[in-house]
Amino acid sequence: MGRWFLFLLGLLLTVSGGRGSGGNVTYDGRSLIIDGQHKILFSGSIHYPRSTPQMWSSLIAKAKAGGLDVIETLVFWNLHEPQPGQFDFSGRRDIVRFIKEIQAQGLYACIRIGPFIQGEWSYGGLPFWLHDIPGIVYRSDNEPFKYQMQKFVSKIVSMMRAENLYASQGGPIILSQIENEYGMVQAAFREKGPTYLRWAAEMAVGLQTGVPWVMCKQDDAPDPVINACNGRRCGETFAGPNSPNKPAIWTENWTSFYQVYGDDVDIRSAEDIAFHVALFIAKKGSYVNYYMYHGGTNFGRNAAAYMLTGYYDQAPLDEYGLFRQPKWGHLKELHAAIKLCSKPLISGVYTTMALGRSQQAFVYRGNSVDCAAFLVNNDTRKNVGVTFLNSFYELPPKSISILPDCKTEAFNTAKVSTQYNTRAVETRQKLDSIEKWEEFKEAIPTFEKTSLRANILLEHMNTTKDTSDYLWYTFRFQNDFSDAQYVLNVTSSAHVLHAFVNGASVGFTHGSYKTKTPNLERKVTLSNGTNHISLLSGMVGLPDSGAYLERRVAGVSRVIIKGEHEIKDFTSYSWGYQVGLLGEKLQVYTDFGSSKIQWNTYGSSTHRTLTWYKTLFDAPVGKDPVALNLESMGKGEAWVNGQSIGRYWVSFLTPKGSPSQTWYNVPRSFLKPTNNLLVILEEQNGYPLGISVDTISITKVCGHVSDSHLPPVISWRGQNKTEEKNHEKHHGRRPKVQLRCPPGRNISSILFSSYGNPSGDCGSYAIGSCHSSNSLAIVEEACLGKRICSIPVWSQKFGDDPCPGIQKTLLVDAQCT
Ligand SMILES: *[C@@H]1O[C@H](CO)[C@@H](O)[C@H](O)[C@H]1NC(C)=O
Ligand SMILES: *[C@@H]1O[C@H](CO)[C@@H](O)[C@H](O)[C@H]1NC(C)=O
Ligand SMILES: *[C@@H]1O[C@H](CO)[C@@H](O)[C@H](O)[C@H]1NC(C)=O
Ligand SMILES: *[C@@H]1O[C@H](CO)[C@@H](O)[C@H](O)[C@H]1NC(C)=O
Ligand SMILES: *[C@@H]1O[C@H](CO)[C@@H](O)[C@H](O)[C@H]1NC(C)=O
Ligand SMILES: *[C@@H]1O[C@H](CO)[C@@H](O)[C@H](O)[C@H]1NC(C)=O
Ligand SMILES: *[C@@H]1O[C@H](CO)[C@@H](O)[C@H](O)[C@H]1NC(C)=O
Ligand SMILES: CC(=O)N[C@H]1CO[C@H](CO)[C@@H](O)[C@@H]1O
Repeated sequence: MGRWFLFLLGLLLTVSGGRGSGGNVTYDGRSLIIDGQHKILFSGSIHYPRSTPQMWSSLIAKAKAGGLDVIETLVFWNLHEPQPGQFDFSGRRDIVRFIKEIQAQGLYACIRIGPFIQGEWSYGGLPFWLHDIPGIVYRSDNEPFKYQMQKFVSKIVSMMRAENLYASQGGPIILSQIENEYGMVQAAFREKGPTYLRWAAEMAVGLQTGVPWVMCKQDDAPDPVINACNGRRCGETFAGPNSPNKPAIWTENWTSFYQVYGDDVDIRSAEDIAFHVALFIAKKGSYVNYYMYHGGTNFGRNAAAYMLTGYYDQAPLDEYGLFRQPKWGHLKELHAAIKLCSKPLISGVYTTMALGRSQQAFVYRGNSVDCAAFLVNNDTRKNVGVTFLNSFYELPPKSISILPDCKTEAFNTAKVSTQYNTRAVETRQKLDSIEKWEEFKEAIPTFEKTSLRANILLEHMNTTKDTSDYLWYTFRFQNDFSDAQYVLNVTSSAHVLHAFVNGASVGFTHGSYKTKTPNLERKVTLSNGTNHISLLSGMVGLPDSGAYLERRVAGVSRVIIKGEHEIKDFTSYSWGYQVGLLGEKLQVYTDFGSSKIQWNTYGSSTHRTLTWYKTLFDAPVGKDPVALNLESMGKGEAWVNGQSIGRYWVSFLTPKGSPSQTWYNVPRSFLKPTNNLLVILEEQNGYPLGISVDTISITKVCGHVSDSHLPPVISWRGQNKTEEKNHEKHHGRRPKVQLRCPPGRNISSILFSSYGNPSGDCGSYAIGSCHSSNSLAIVEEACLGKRICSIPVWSQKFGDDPCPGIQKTLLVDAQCT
């Protein structure tokens, strides 16, 4: 008991101890040094424009409660400077307010300025207007680019300085980043790569922020810039800092992976993340950033090529900011366990020793009292028993036990004692009433209606300047073919292509993140006389990665019409262009724009391709996050009260046959209580009457713990410290299942409870050969009607041992209402 208390105290001392004012942040081979103190830091990425200012405080609070010390964000140049010299730092773009919110909650901040950031953000964060600067080559030793880059980076740095936000001024920013993963592309720039890189480092350091700069995936980052690792397994893959005076920093620890349309979701387990973070720290890592801690939403047209609108929904805080369990809780316990090791980690002598063929100990020994050890079992299949300093430890497969005193296992990365959550969707309003919908057909432009003309096929991005996803290519011709059958054959390197002949849709084709857009080849019927061909080229976000982004091309590149005996090539022909859609130009998704046009009753047109739909809906009562279920739709974009909630693409199915994303986040702050204007641009033949307004919440919690599974030494599960202490007093450090419903909900029923050897896990379970008949009654008594409950995994609690000699577990699944 006394020992736990000391640990507790140690933890409190480590995490509190507020920030002084005005010391420069420095570093040495061990870690960053803030206010003269070495720090082992946990950081998490939360990107300010991927949520709303109304969500920031709660997201940051949840990150803090999860044991983070630092919030990291990229800086989004194209959001802040949409036109040269015209800056925007309002609303979701208010980076100063975001950093101040971090500061208000007593956390540190890291800003990754880039300004090339990649980040699955359209054009990697670069404003498209850079493209029109003569002679520019991005991210190279190129004067026009360096001039613009320096101007923007200096602007951000001086904004931060003006608000006293650097730690050297008493503010929260302890670290910043210049460039991003340049090591991946540097070779493409030949001799201009290294010179650019040195320039970038010098330029950044010259801004004299008083806090260090990092470059990630840049093994040769010039002094004093710190090279950092990005990836999933930096404990195994990182070659280490390029100087003994630099600390080991992991800037992007992927908590899952970004998702593109057509992909199934990538799930990375809590155990796997915990293993690699513990390993990185065990091997002298000092700073770990979770990419992402909260992913959020790519509102508007901000997502990069083919990226989903929802971003890293699998992160510890999901797209809506709800806890993703057990990830959030397991990592929180990991952080607490590592914090208990702070003293020896920072000042102890580091040694490693083999404990078996694939087992190893990483030990930090300070004076006689301070000693911390990480026992690693790298065997992916077997439980392995090891002896360390005369004690015996059983290590589950691929796991690390953390011993903050070189004796007591405070945490094991493979033993999840935190609860599991199930997210549920509730339909609150079906928008299925035909009278409530109106439609507006997008006009299919003909050559005569266009004003922009060229005798060649223009490149898509350079023509739209990214003011829209869409570009119309039109031409007209006299039909003098003698053939009856014609094939229209269009080659395009844009992401999607719709073809219309004489105003009627004849086909749609699209590519994917990994594959080019296939040619559109369609049999078509032509009229005698003049024929109008209109091709709609669409981008689903601009590319965000690779060298020479300014040279990328997209759009229609070849058009032929083939009859049985003749091929006519229209590639070099008289083309007419229209940038964007009419509905976009009229802003029909705003109250004002919408009132300016004549909407028709729903279904008044026979075909549905390229249609704007409009309706009103009320906000669901309560505080649960809101999402639109767009399952019945095809592809397009949706706006609520004039704000774009992003592109959707439910018709692009994954290999398993389902949409990559069905629900689309509508932040509460976009909504009024009643009469919210919903406008949808549907490119295909979606069915808006199938849309519903849903809420998302955690409605089920589940725990699964074995009786050999001691809970982590520190588990901050109570509502307050008094509660924790009382709990500890009553239960000691005994394995236990702990359940907690979200605020405002209580446990209303126990769906399953078995003390014995239930099979399965929280996802799917069944009673095994050993089962205490009291299982349900005991758990109901302990939990029903409560928001939080805790049940020891202990025979005495269940009255009797249902099967002596057998290892038992307790699995409880409960409903929160
Ligand atoms: C802090 O950093 C600034 C800017 O890099 C530098 O000018 C100053 O000398 C540093 N102060 C100390 C005390 O090292
Ligand atoms: C564990 O084993 C894998 C596969 O053999 C190896 O790649 C990895 O580096 C090992 N990790 C540790 C921490 O020993
Ligand atoms: C892009 O468009 C501009 C006109 O807006 C033109 O001057 C320039 O030559 C074009 N660049 C390329 C690479 O096509
Ligand atoms: C369409 O054109 C491409 C060349 O641009 C050619 O390879 C392909 O065979 C053509 N398809 C048809 C059906 O003619
Ligand atoms: C088109 O013209 C040809 C001859 O000029 C004629 O045979 C054919 O019937 C016409 N087709 C239509 C649909 O008018
Ligand atoms: C802490 O929680 C306990 C039990 O839930 C409650 O009785 C007590 O009033 C709380 N104390 C504070 C300071 O909130
Ligand atoms: C949850 O239970 C508490 C008492 O334990 C009660 O005050 C509260 O009203 C309940 N909440 C709900 C939503 O049932
Ligand atoms: C090499 C690589 O995959 N890098 C990725 C690291 O993660 C960031 C954010 O997810 C991406 O932008 C990079 O593509």
